Amino acid sequence: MAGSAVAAGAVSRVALAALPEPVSQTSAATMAPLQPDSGRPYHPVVTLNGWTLPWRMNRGVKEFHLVAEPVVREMAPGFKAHLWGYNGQSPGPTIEVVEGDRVRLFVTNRLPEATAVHWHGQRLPNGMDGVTGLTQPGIAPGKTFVYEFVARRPGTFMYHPHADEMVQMAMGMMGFWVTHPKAPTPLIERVDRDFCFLLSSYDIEPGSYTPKIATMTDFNLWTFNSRIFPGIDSLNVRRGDRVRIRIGNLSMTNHPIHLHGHEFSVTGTDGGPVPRGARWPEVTTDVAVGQMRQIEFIADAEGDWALHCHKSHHTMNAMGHNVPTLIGVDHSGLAKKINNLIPDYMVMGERGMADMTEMEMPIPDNTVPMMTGEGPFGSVEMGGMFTVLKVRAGQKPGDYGDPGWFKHPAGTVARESVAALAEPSRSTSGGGQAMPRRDPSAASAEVRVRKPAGGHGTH
Ligand SMILES: [Cu+2]
Repeated sequence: MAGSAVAAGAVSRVALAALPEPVSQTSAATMAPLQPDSGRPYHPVVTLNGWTLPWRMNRGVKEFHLVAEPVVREMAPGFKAHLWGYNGQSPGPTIEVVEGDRVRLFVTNRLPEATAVHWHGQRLPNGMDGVTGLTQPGIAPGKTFVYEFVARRPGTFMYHPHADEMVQMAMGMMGFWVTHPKAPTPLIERVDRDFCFLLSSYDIEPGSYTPKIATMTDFNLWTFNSRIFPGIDSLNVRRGDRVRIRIGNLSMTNHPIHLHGHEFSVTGTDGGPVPRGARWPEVTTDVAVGQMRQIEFIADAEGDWALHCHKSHHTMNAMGHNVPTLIGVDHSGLAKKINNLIPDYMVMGERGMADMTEMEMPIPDNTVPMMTGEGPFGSVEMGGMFTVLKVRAGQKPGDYGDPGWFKHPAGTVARESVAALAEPSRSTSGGGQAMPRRDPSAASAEVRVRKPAGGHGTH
């Protein structure tokens, strides 16, 4: 896709009167940044497992053509979901413009129901805001609407339907939008690498292909740009690069996004750049529902650093959740008895859930193991919202290729200790500062923690 934007001079007057030819993408790979070959120059972003929509210049107006349509999104190798999206993918392509650009967006609806596109965070005429019923009629199936406005303020934005929202967003309709500054500004630093992705969630039963659109909280797939680990590409940077990562949340819950090995600051939101005096160092930032955060840091530490949502259920893939906690439970003998009744039955979980990654469990077609991903030291035991920031001294400027696993300097990897274990010293105190028990003769109780069954609808 990269570099395929149509230059103004290459398009005839007749062609300019017609709709811009829609560009479609079949691959879920991370595309190289789309270097602008018309309009004001800017430093393009890289969309994680995504791409930027080419445009054409029509008498000074940047014209884009979005097609809302059913798509097949490969969420991870071997796992395809039937979603709705734009121009062949979910999320749709990233739209990149420059502050002050006049933008004309054609939206063709190839869905079975009406839609509309809301340009989240933009300053625009009210009638361009894309809210069905409030600012425009819905775009009926088969129809094309045109939106036109000036991209007035630089920053991090997104687009999504404002029509039958629950269904259309649960089906994957969303996309990123970046407005680059037209001139250097004190609050928007020039960066060497600029990544973006959206957070979304789906409820797709193992063995099926289409999200359950009525699900409100109990999702089983947590995604960066409709991809799940280990299907999410790594973010590959050169040591010393100033790196910006832009994240928008169009799921139904918040995601504390955590980066290992570096401190970052939040330099902007969908409301604009954060004043310098209001920035502070973080290693985790919570991205609430409907919010966008752009984080920045100097990637000065070489290595393979995890970048993930800190909610542990969001770094897992599809599974049944009605699983009791079995850690510490001895089921020796139990499996044999059940096996007489159900030959394929497996007992799992007595040493924690990591056992599941070791088991060659038969799983339904078109599903992924609950946690997976092979690292250089074995299974990473992760899924969902997890990827890796790879920082390398040898990564060339502008090279986004995967450098492979980090080669650790000798003596810098955690290793097994072979020293003998000493007996731990134990406290002999009979109690601390707590109030004495009312009835000291009552038997003491030992509590065994067991997760409640019946789903995980409350996290
Ligand atoms: Cu999360």
